[in-house]
Amino acid sequence: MMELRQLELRRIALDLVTPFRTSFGTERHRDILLLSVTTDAGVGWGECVAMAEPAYSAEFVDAAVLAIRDHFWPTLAAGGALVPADVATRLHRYSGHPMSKAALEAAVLDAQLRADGINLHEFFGGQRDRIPSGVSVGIFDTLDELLAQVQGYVDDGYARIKLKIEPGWDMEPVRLVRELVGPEMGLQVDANTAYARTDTDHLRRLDEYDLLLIEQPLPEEDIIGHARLADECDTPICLDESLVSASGTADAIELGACEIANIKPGRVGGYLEAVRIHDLCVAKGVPVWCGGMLETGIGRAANAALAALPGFTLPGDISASTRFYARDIVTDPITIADGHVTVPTTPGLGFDLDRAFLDEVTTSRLGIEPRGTVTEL
Ligand code: NPQ
Ligand code: MG
Repeated sequence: MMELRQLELRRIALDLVTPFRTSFGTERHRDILLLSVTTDAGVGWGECVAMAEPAYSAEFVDAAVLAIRDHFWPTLAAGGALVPADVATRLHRYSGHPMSKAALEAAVLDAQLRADGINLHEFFGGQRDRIPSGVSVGIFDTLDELLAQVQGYVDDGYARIKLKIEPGWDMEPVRLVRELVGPEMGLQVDANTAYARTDTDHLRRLDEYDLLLIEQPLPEEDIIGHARLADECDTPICLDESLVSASGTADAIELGACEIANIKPGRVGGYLEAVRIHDLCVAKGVPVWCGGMLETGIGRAANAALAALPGFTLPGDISASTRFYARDIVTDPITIADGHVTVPTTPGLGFDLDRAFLDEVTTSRLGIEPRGTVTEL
C-alpha cells in the first residue's frame, strides 16, 4: 500500500521527425501530458496518450489536465493508501476519460514496481524478452513519397508494415506496397473509421492483397456494421477505436465484429484492463496485438512489457522511438534490431528519464496536493 503525497502534471512539446497523416488529420508536433506521482514509497511516472485535439477519440490534452487536476486526483487521494488496482476502482464512477485514468494508474504502477524492485514485464509474467516490431505508415500526397517511406522502414528491418488508408487512398497504395515488400512481409491497413457500411464491396477488393487485417474501417459505435463486414470480407476485421473495455470487447467478439483485437492501454483505461482484454481474447481464440499512440519512452517501455504476453501473436505498433522522435525523453529509448524490440527490464514500467532533455522540452508544470491545491512549479 502506498500513500499519495503529490501529483505533478508536466506538459512537454516534441516535434515529429515527419508529419503523420491519418484519415482524421495530420500531426506535426506533440503536446504530451506526463504525470509524476510522489508516494511514501517513491516516485512513479505515467504518460497520457491523449492528442492535442479530440480527433482519434473524444479525449484531448487540455481536457485531461482538467479531469485529472479537478476530479481524478483529488478523488484518488481522498481514498487513502492504495495499490495500483485501486486507481480504476476509485475512478470508476467517472464517465469516459480512459486515457487520463490510464496515465494515473500507470504512474501509481510505476511507483509501486520501482519500490518493489521489479519490472512491469516480470509483473505481467510475459515469457518473451524480445518482440517483433511493426511500423505504422501515414497517408502521403503522392505514391512515390509513400513507397520511399516504406522502403526506408523495410531497410530498418521492421517485421510488419501497417498502412493508413481512407477513401481515395487505399487500393493503389496497398497494391504498390505489396509489390514493393513482396508476398512474405506482414502487411495490414488502418482506416481509423473512414468508411461507411455502403463501402463493403469496395473494401472486399482488399482481399486480393493478402493482408493480415483491416483495422477499424467503420465508425466507433458501429459494431453490427463491423460484424456484417467480417462476414463479407476474407481479410480479418480488427477493432481499435471501438474497443474501450473488456466487457465491450467480449460483446464485439460474440457479435462477430472483432476477429482480431488491437489493444491500447490508454484507450481502455489502463494496463490492468488491457491485460484483462488480452486474457479474454486468449480464452475466445481472438489474436491480439499492441497498438501505439506515438508514445515517448515511458509509454513505449510499458507497451513492450504488455506485448510480451503470450496472446500478442501479431506484431504490434511498437516501433523504435526514432520512428517518431529525433530524441526521446528517456536514456534508453526503444530501438529495433533484427526486426525486434527488446523488452526493458529496468524496475518500474522500464525506463530511466533523461532529466536534462525532459526539462528542455517541458512547457509547463503544475503541482497538486492530495486535497487539490494547485501550484505552478
Ligand atoms: C491508430 N496510431 O492505430 C493510431 C492512431 C493515431 C501508430 O497508427 C498523435 C497521437 C497522433 C496519437 C495519430 C498509429 C496520432 C495518434 C494517429 C494516434 O489508429
Ligand atoms: Mg488504429
